[in-house]
Amino acid sequence: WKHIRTLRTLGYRIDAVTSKGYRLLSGPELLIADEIRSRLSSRVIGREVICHEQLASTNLTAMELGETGAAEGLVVIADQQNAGKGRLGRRWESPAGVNLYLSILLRPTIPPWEVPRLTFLSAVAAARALRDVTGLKIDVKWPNDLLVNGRKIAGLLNEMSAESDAVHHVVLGLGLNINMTADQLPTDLRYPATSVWLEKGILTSRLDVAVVLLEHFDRLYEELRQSGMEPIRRAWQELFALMGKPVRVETGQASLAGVVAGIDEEGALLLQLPDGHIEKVLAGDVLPVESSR
Ligand code: BT5
Repeated sequence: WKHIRTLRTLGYRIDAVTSKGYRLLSGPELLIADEIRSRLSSRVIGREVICHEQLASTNLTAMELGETGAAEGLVVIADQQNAGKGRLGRRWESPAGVNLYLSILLRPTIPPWEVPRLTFLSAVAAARALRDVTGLKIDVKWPNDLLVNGRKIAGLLNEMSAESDAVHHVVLGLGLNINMTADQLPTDLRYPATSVWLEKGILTSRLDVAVVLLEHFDRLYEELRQSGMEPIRRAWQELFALMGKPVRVETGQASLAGVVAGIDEEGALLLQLPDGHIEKVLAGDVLPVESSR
């Protein structure tokens, strides 16, 4: 069973049947840069794709490559991360062979304070890719999560290198839970989590999801350059299941109760308070509450 356990940590799916033995269901799907490149028809995103068996963090590697002059559109993928990053120093659980850990390098001509809005672009691209490949209905949760049936299936992390008024480069990190099993989920979850496997019971090709995601991302990035943020903000808001719903927002300093009125052009959450006033929330965690009506 020790060997079986090792194989499982490498992404092999092995069934155990009591008093009969083990059955190999599938081996891990290899993430091969040339295969992804050959399937892409995108213009900018994925011009260069790098796949590693293991990295500390794809965001870290993409940031370093950005520092040394890598071109916009570079994509860094890892089969496994041993220091996958969430926000605020949190950890992103990144076992081998099952999920997608992907970072995209951008060099947008926007001021640094507009960079957080690019999360909406990642969210819409990832939601559309998961929908197209798996048929799952994806919701977004402000500011950086993708949910299925109220459980987190993907997390997004923006990082940038900038001066006070100029962006050098931005890295958009996306972690999508694809074939992760229940026993691979972290135990210290802040929010319930899931994967495509746990929702559908079907193994899904990470390569398919990666290719479709990069294609969507490329189209949205082009749209951003042509028409600005508004179409992406609207697309994101259409996926926001908590629109019009009562919520509680924890901002660190305060806990606010109100009804979600949307997000504004800056990406702030608009919350209608009981007195009718619209409060603009720049950062925080949104938690649903049961309607008393
Ligand atoms: C996030 O942070 O959701 C951003 C995650 C970004 C991960 C990608 S993977 C590729 C790229 N390279 C990196 O190093 N990072 C990016 P946050 O909202 O802070 O959520 C983190 C919290 O989610 C943790 O504290 C756990 O409670 C939970 N968590 C950890 N791993 C998870 C997983 N695989 N699935 C669902 N929840 C998880």
